[in-house]
Amino acid sequence: MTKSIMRGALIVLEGCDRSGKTTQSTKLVEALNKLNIPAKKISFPDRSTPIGSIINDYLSRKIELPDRSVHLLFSANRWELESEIRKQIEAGVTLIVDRYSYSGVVFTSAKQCIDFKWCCGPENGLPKPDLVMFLKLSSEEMAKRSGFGDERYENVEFQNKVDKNYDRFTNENFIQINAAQDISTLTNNLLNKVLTTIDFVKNKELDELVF
Ligand code: FDM
Repeated sequence: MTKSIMRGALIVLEGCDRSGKTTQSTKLVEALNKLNIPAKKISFPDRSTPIGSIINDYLSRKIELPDRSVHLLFSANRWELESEIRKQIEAGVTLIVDRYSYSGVVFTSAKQCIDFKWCCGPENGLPKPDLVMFLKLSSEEMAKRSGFGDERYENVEFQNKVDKNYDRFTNENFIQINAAQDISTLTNNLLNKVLTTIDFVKNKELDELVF
């Protein structure tokens, strides 16, 4: 029997700080809603949840935590929202997600002595994105934009390590996009890919993430 509601797509934007993810995810939701396509934005970390509030204290340097334990908190923050994500997608809503498991893995493994594979473990089984768009900036572009704030990780050296780690994702759902385009050209490029994906997955099951 065919379902009456087509499912929404799970779309993730990834990239280093200041690559434009947050601006683009907001613009994508607006553009989709204008086309009468139900869409919502979510962001990780979600600082509004109980675990998110500990993460916020960690990022703003109010508290210190061991690297592995904070990694598990970032992952737990995604698991907190797992059933809500599935519910929305099944109800036909496309979710545009500002950072997901890929951020979890590339940030923690940019720290000393933490194995990439170990970082992937807790992410397995989360809803698998239908498309991940990695907004890539060259190191020159990153340097031009680098008005970093005071949060943890906001420095050029660490961001360069993070950027290199993103290159380890090579599956077909993970595509690299040049982030150094003007804002509206970039939105249009991303929107085309999102629309194609929404159409492609509408009758397919939402998979589980396996790294
Ligand atoms: N970050 C984000 C992680 O270290 N692990 C994660 O799983 C996620 C989702 O948190 F520096 C880092 C990336 C960034 C910081 O992200 C806060 P925003 O996008 O600046 O709020």
